[in-house]
Amino acid sequence: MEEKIKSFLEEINLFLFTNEESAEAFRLKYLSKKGIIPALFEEFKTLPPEQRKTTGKSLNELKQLAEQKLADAKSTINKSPDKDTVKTDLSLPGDPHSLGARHPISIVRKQMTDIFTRIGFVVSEGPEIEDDWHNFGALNFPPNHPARDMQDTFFIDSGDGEKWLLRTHTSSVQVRVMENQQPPIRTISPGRVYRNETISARAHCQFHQVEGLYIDEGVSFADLKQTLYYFVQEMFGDKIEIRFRPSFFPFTEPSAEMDITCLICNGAGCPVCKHSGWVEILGCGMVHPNVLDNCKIDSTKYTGYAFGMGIERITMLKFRINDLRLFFENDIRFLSQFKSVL
Ligand code: 2U9
Repeated sequence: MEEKIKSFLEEINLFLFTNEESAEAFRLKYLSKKGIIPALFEEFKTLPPEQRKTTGKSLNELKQLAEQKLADAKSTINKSPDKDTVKTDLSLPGDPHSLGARHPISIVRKQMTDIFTRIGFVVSEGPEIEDDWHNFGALNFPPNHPARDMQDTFFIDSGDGEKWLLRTHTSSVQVRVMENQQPPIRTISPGRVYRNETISARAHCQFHQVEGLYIDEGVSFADLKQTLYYFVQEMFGDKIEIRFRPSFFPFTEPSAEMDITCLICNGAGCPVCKHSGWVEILGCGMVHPNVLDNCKIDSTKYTGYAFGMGIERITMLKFRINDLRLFFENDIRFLSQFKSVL
């Protein structure tokens, strides 16, 4: 009888429960009144007393195993869908994996940095939280300059007595480059900047810039003009013309603003260019000698040019976007339009 019990033990252990019917078949075969286990108990009664102790123990273990297996199978069958009724329909279309898109600002930022790195500029990055020296002082801003006003700059109350602010331009990164490196310096600094502006279709309290800086012996305004001409031709096509208008910045002397042919009307005149045929895209100039001296670069030996432009402005012209706020709202209907670009 011990042999029989052992073989049923193995059989029960290998029993495969697939659904409710198989569980019921198991119950009928082993545990029901007319099943194998009750029949073994009947047989047990006929055994001589000296065999009963060990065989009784094995028999009880067999019964417990069968009951446990059945209980476990019932609980898993109730939880999982019936394998026989839930069938996979292989003709159904697959779940689509929708691809994301780069943000238009990231697309244009990459295009801009690629254009400048092709002619030897190196990308430099730096902190968005700055001190007064790197954002203003080193760049020749006088102590009472309006940009240093609470109205224009976000100051941070750090509680440590230090005066911190959110950088208002990425020129601060280039000050750090100049402090750490002697000419020749040829660098561009893309990045996010902050200004305390009222949000509208044309202005935002955060935007992105690419600023450029080239310092070496004998660098001239002619070098600046040619570099910027190369940039706009690469960016907007070789029919684009440029023009310079005199301007003023504390950190450059002389300073200028640069316009390009209006991309909407090709220079004929339209509401976007206020019927002038030109649109402004950047500011530039020769680095002020005070800025070089502030960064321990000999202004009697070296000269340099610098320029700065807003990535949003370039992106709006390139993709004909008329509201700056769209860049910061993350509306999927706007962002998904740039899927095919890069
Ligand atoms: C150093 C010295 C000088 C960078 C320059 C401009 C002119 C300029 C504005 C254009 C639109 C900023 O995004 S904007 O609002 N920028 O007009 N930026 S020259 O001059 C530098 C930079 C670094 C060390």
